[in-house]
Amino acid sequence: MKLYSNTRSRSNTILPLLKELDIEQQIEIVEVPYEEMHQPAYLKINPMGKVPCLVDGESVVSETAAIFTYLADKYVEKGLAPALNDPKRGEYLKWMFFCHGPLTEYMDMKNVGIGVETMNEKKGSLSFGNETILLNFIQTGLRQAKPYLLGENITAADLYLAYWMVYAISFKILPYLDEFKPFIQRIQQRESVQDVAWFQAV
Ligand SMILES: N[C@@H](CCC(=O)N[C@@H](CS)C(=O)NCC(=O)O)C(=O)O
Repeated sequence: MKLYSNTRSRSNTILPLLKELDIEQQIEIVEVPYEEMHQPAYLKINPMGKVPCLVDGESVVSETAAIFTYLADKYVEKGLAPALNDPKRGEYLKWMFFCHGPLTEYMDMKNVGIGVETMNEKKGSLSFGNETILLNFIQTGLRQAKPYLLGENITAADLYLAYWMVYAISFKILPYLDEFKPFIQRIQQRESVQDVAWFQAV
């Protein structure tokens, strides 16, 4: 498999997953410079001109959550994804899609400088509502975490959520609420995130 990536991008969210799945040796990481992302050679692989993008034989998987889900399912025996018939599967997909949709859309808006007032005015048409609604959703989920989102065992959804949370907290996009701490601190202890700068910064 090849993972088209850039060291200064959200491709990095996938690196802890590769470690947790113990598949680093099976993935060739191909660095795509930003200047080359919209050139014909890379557009043939991902017409969006964005990273990350995973190529596994004939399967071309772009979109970070799709890559997380694809890899965790491909190596389902490693226990990072509930099986298709597992009752926890729905909850798992909910968190995956929440991270990929509302959470990252909120972070992108903050990054491009869209103000809280504009978000409040448009909350009915924004995927995350507003900051209060988004924070409340995360807080409610983490209050129920035992200690992970789906119970005793970590899944790919925990890794994805924790990565974005520590990134957002590091850049003061999200506050570091006390209720976030047990979850973040537990993930911080995982071997797979030891060399991820954000995890050490919060
Ligand atoms: N929805 C995509 C977004 C990917 C994305 O925006 N990647 C950025 C880097 S963080 C990128 O490749 N930007 C290059 C460009 O658009 O020119 C995902 O989650 O994978």
